[in-house]
Amino acid sequence: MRLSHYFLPVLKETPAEAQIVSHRLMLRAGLIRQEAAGIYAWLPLGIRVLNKIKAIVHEEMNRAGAIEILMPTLQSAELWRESGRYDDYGKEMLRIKDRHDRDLLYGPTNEEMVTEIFRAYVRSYKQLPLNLYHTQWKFRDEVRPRFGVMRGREFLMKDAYSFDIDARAARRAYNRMYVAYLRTFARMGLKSIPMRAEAGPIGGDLSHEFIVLAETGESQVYCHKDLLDMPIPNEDTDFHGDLESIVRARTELYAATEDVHDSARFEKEVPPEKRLSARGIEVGQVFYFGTKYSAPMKAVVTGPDGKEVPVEMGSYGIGVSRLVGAIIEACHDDAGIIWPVSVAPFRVALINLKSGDVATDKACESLYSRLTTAGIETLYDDTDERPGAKFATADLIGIPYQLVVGPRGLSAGNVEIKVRATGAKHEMPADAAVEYLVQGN
Ligand code: 5CA
Repeated sequence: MRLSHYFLPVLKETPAEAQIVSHRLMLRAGLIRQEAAGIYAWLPLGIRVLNKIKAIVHEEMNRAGAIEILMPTLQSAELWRESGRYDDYGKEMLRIKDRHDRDLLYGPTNEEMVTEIFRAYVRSYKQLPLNLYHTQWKFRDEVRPRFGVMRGREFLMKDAYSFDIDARAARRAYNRMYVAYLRTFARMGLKSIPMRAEAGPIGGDLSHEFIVLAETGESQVYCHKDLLDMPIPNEDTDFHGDLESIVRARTELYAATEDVHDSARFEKEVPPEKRLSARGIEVGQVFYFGTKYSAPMKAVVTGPDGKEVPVEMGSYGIGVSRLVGAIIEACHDDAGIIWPVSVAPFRVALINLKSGDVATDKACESLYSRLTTAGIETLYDDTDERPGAKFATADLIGIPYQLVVGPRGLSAGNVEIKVRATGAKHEMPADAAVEYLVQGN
């Protein structure tokens, strides 16, 4: 992408309304624009990151055996009356009437709708286990939308729903999502810690929030420090096998969010030097709620004994849009964002230090063409800004590698690569630079 043809509305000033660094940087780097309280438009750089995050989430969902669908944002109130949640949900639910005066709502979550889909098609335990997921916009009329995409009113969520014949199988389904979540967040450069949590309006008595530690986090959390250094299950983890040992290694150490925290237990179970009490960002939450929806909504299957039973369910959410903010909270410095390569909007920022200079233009064009042909997403700054301004923009938007090309270097046969995360600079000939960037150092 040539910057001269792109839409990158970066801001010079620090927006006054933004209280936390990720919100400030998302506005300054031109990722989002607020359209109403808690409602954002995603600008070109922002949507690229959002799509990268979503792709990682989907890969890990698929690996764990979940199947993608897409449910609508608008839902019929009738469905929610069946579960009893239409009245229970309160003011957070955005209620809408259509021209026939029928009650609709903008979905805050999808347990009812997915249960309706399930009961329309599935009759037998032989069709189980089943896990259906989608990534769709949600609306929750939060009392205090704040911190940009961290607590929005409209936000993008991946939500998965598992269906099983009995509690044991449902527990295995829960474990699959738990392990998939550990992998998902790690792939985005985040250290996530699963912590026991309150189930709230989703329901059930088993729930974990996946927490990324950050001073600006909205949750107060308490855990055993060893949870910070647990190994991430690898790519060839057998999701058909028994994942209980991976889950148990974590759940046997104390970890709780404020709502379910028990300070007496914390002090008894965790030696003083291992106690961590900190703020954190909830990037995902998993729930097991058994038959809370399937019983009232009559989503039943026939078991091996020929008897009908309500299906056992769980649901599993990831805050896809919140993750953009969470990653920035974890990965930035004074100059701007430092994207982990896996979610970066572009991998390389190619910086032409003297646009208009024949030799420099030629070298840049050649590099741009070679990188893009090799499938390296490159943002080519071909504008006639001053070098200082180009560097500042590249630092601000956080592209992992800056490839800097100027007349002085070229006359010595070199270009320069700057690694955004470390600030390390390497001079080398253009060929070597292409190789370095393609191989992904
Ligand atoms: N149905 C269940 C799981 S599928 C559910 O709705 N879970 S949730 O309420 O915990 O939401 C899932 C995730 O969405 C949260 O962990 C959080 O990361 C994200 N999320 C929730 N509310 C907001 C919000 N107002 N703004 C941004 N992200 C949010």
